[in-house]
Amino acid sequence: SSRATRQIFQGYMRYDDINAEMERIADRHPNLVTLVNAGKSFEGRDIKYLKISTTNFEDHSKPIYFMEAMIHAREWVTTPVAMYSVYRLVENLRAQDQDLLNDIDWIILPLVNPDGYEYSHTEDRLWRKTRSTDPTVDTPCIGVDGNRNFDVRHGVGTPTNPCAITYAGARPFSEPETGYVRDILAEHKGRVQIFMDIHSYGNYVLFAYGDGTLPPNAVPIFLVGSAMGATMDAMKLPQAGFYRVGNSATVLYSTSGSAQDYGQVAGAAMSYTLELPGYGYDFVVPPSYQDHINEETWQGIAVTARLSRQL
Ligand code: ING
Ligand code: ZN
Repeated sequence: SSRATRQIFQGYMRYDDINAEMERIADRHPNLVTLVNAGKSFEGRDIKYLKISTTNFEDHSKPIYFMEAMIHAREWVTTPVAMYSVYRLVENLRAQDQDLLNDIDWIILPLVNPDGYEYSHTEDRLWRKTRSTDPTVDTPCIGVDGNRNFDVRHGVGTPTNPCAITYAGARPFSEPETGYVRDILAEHKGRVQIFMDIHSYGNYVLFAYGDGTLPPNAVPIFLVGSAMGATMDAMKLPQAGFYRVGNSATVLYSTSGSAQDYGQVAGAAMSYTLELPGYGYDFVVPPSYQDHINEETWQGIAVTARLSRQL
């Protein structure tokens, strides 16, 4: 796996490379990994995810850890973190991590917004949104902020101008890409222990709701998030910030329509937004940092997986 390892850890893989890597992993581990095609992006790219289970995913015997990355195109460090998690579970599982595989089923969707991601490689490195056009909306501008497009207080406080970078779309789930995240949550309702929506940058572990109200289990959510933050802080590079953990409206800013909020209302026991470090480079983190981000974040994820089931 050394060649594949280099592909994951050096440089940023493109859409085709990521899909090929998911196919390779599924092919090599047919008893452990199932590759699922969720459907097509606005521009027609297949959006794929991996289901990882030592038993049968459909026997409903285990809690699910659902992580997804790259709702926002320019946040390039996020997809490698998701791919590294697959790698640590499937191809490089350590003896002390066997419980993570035995006790939990995993759903990992590394690239929610492939159209935006490719556009950020070819045209505009700082593109954030999808690449959709909506015939019902009269605008020359393209794309919707996927992390404002979910069906929780959709459109509340977001700009009505479709050209705005946080434009929420004409209606909830106007974007097929966010619809696939909704569909996965619905399919496994009652089984999702943790929903982790991975972004960059800023070093935050955030939780619902975007209007500052709290879910009933906010205390355990905060405890698990704090353990995650502390774990990642303990491994941080000197130039990285410390993680801040809290309700997203309290520690960052108010939002509506986020994946995090939808994960919580859609039945995930604990739903988070993870904002990875920017190291002063913001969205444009040099690839030389990726190995470190991957390992540090994986350790944080492992803590949340273990601790959340004890609360
Ligand atoms: N930041 C997130 C955003 O969508 C966020 C932060 C997420 C706030 C969810 C509240 C809820 O604005 C980035 N960088 O995407
Ligand atoms: Zn983001």
